[in-house]
Amino acid sequence: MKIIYSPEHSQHNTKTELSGGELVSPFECADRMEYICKALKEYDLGPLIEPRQYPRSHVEKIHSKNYLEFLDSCWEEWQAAGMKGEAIPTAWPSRSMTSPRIPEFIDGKLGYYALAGETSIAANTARSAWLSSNIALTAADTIVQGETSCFALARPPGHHASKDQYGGYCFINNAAVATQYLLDNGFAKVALMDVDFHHGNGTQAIFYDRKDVFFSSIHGDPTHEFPYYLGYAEEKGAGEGLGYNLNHPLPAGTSYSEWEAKLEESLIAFKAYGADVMVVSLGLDTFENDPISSFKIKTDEYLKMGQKLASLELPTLFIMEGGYAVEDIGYNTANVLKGFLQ
Ligand code: Q9C
Ligand code: ZN
Repeated sequence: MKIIYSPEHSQHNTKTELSGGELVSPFECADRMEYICKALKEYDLGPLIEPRQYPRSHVEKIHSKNYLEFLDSCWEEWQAAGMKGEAIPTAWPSRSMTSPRIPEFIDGKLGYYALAGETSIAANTARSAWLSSNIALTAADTIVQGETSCFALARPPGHHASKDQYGGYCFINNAAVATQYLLDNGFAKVALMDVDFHHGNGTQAIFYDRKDVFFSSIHGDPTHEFPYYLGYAEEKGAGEGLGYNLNHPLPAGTSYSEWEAKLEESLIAFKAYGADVMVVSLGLDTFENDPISSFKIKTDEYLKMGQKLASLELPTLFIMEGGYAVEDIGYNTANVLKGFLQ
């Protein structure tokens, strides 16, 4: 399986994450990729291939122009305003303040374009986000060229990013960008399976009223887990998209067998839908020792996850999302791909 990767992701190396009232070293860190590359190599899963650069128009089909402009200029504006630390929002257009106006000062813009406050922005954050989307596009192209599987080893991740908001460590929704590219290049119906521990709120919102993408997610119940405000079972799609959104919120302590029963339901729904390609938002934060999550999947069980995903027998594009047990993420990721190829 071709693996699309660039070491340049490490330019996004923020020093701060607002967590528990403290500024800690971010869970979504560059080291994650080192461990993944090492395990992929050890398992001989495929060649690492550099991404090509695609026109920005592919990303502009998913994200709004004003959001992307904000992303590109955020760090310069924050510094020009004399701020000392990394860019973190502190004010939001909350339920009681509903003016549609977008503020001009960077502090106001941050809250407008942020859906959460844990994700700091610094020099090269935007650059790495764009690079990450080019990794997803290059991988999607590989599927368009006829490969039956490909892995976009992208960082920063994307599934929390919506049309015009960042957060949850995500800036550009790589899975959504790749999905749109597949639809623009010969595929008709995309099954988008999000197996990250957290609900893929951004991806769901982007495709919620569309029937050319069937989004399904298995995740920690949002009554207790980030992103809290989306991801419930009653969210089934809207308009033309009604019936093409399937959420499986699960409680803390969920084991692999309980998890797999939900994946089975999603795969049955994808088959009935008539999907001709699958995109997997591959988060490994369902791991038993993940520091910020609460499922109980074991390293060996990721082999079964890969095998199960392969049973759909569709061309499959894997896109890296979360996973924060840094020393185990390599083998967990490699096992999914190994299981898939078996
Ligand atoms: N104090 C992804 O997995 N909450 N994003 C962090 C830690 C945000 C996860 C809590 C989690 C975002 C791509
Ligand atoms: Zn996650």
